[in-house]
Amino acid sequence: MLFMHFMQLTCLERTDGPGGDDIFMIINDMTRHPAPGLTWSFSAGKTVTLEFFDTGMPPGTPQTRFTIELWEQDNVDSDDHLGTVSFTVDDFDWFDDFWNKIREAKFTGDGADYRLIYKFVDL
Ligand SMILES: [Ca+2]
Ligand SMILES: [Ca+2]
Repeated sequence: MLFMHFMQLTCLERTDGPGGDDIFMIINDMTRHPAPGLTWSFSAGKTVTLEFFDTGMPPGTPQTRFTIELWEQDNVDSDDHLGTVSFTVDDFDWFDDFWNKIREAKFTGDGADYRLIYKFVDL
């Protein structure tokens, strides 16, 4: 079964406005990381090690679409959407070190610049 192994998230630029960023991810409109009610605190230059797996996909379904959303939580007004990365496994080259290649997703909404490092693993 194909899983995404989320490895680390780095903040190069935080969002516009005062204070730190309170970041969470939503995978496939469904799973929230960290758990509901929690966030990761970020300032520019900070990296958080993630080390979790998500989004199992049975073999033979390469058309399945993955989505990764990054959000910044605000308590007064609504949360800021920093971007959505969306792909199917067929968007990647199976012959280019598919299972071991370290991949990067970029989220640049609301003046921010976040880089998510992940890879595909067979579990
Ligand atoms: Ca905000
Ligand atoms: Ca905030």
